[in-house]
Amino acid sequence: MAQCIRVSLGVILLAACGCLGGGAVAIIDSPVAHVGSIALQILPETGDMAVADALGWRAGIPSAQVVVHTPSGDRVGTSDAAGKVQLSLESGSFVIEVNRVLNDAEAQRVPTVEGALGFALVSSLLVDGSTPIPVPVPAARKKGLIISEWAFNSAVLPGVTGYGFGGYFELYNNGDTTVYLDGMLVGEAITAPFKLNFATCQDEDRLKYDPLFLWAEQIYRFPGSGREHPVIPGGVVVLATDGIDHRPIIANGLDLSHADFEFIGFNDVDNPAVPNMIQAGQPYLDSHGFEAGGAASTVTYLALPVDLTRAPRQRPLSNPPSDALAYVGIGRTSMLDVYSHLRRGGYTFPPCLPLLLPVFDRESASLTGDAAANTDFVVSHARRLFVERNGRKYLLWTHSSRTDFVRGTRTVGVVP
Ligand SMILES: [Ca+2]
Ligand SMILES: [Ca+2]
Repeated sequence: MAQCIRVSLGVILLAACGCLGGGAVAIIDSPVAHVGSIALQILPETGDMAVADALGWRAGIPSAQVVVHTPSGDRVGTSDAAGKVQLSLESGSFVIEVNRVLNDAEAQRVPTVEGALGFALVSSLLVDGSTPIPVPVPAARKKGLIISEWAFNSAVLPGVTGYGFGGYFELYNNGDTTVYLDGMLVGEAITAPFKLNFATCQDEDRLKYDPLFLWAEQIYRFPGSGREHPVIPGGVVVLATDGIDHRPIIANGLDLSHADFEFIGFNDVDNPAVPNMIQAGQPYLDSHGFEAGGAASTVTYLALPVDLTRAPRQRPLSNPPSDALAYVGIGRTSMLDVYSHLRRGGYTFPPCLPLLLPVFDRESASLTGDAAANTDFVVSHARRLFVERNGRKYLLWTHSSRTDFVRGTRTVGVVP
C-alpha cells in the first residue's frame, strides 16, 4: 500500500510515492486543481474474491458508506448497486474511509470458513482528475485470536527519566471457537523507521522486507503444554510489562495486578499471582520484560507456536559490535496478527519506510499525538468495533493497522 505524498514546488508538482526501496518520482508540468464530480468505484480487494463472488459483488460493493476527508470538509456518499459513488473533489491526497457491514442475510450467503463480516478501509486517496478512481476494499474477517489494544507509551516521572513499565497489550478472540495460548509467541520485530549515521536504510532491508519471515529479537512464549490456557470466543487476554498496581508509582498509572500474564526482565518485580511469559529471544534486552514501541514505532506480533531451535537467525549489518545480537525469523505462515505503528513526525533522521511489507500488515497505523510523551501515556491504540451479532462483539480485522485501529483512552481488559 504505497502512500503517495504530493509536494508543490513552484510550477512543478513532485509526486513521490513512498514505495518499497524509495519509489518512483514523477515530474508533472503544472499543478492541476480539478474541482468537480469524481466517481469512486468501490471494489473488493483481489484477495477477497471468494467473499465477493458469494455475494455477487465482484464488480463493485453496493451500499458502502464512503467518507473522504478534505481540508474544505468531509465528502460523504453511499455506493450504488454497481459500487459507484459520485463525490465533489479537488485534486490532492486525502484520507478515505469505507465501511460496509454485511446484514444477516448477506452473511449467510458467504461460506463460514471465510469468516467475513463486511468490507472496510482507511487509506490514502489520490485524486488527479481521472475518473472513476478504483478503490479496492478488503474484507473484514473474524480471523480468530487478534491484537485488540496496544498501550506502550511511556510516562515521565517528575525529575526522573521515562517510566516505560506501565504498558500492556491485549488479545481478543474474535472468532467463534476456543483457542489455546499455550506455546504461542508474542514480541516485537525489527522496525528501523529511520536512517542512522552508521547505517543506510538498505542495511536493514533484508531483515525488514523479507516476504517469508518476520525478524525479531524480542520473543516471548506463553506457558503451557497444550490446553492449559484457553480463550473462549469473545475472551480477552491482558499482557502487562509489569503485572502490578502502578497507581502508587505514577500519575495515571493503572492497576495491572489482575493482568493475565506479565513479562520478566533482568532487573524486575515478579507478581507471583500473575503467570509469567517465557523469555525466548535475546535475554538481556529489557530490564522489566517486553516493552514495545521504542521511538514510538512498533511491529508487534502474535504467532503460532514455532520450534525456535530450528528457526533461521541472522545479524543486522548495521550493528557490527553486537556479535551476540541475532534476529530470529518467524515464518509468515505462523503469524496470527501484526500491529504496526509509525510515529508521525519528530524524527531527527531521514525516514526508512515502510516499516514492513504489506503481506504482514497492509498499512501501518500512525496514531501518535502531537503532545509530549507523558500525555500519550493515557492513550492506547484500540481495534475498532465493527459489528455486534447474537450478543457478540466482533472487532475490525482487515489486515491493516491503519484501517483497524484508532487512538483513544485505555480500556484494559475490555473491548469497545
Ligand atoms: Ca516485568
Ligand atoms: Ca509473575
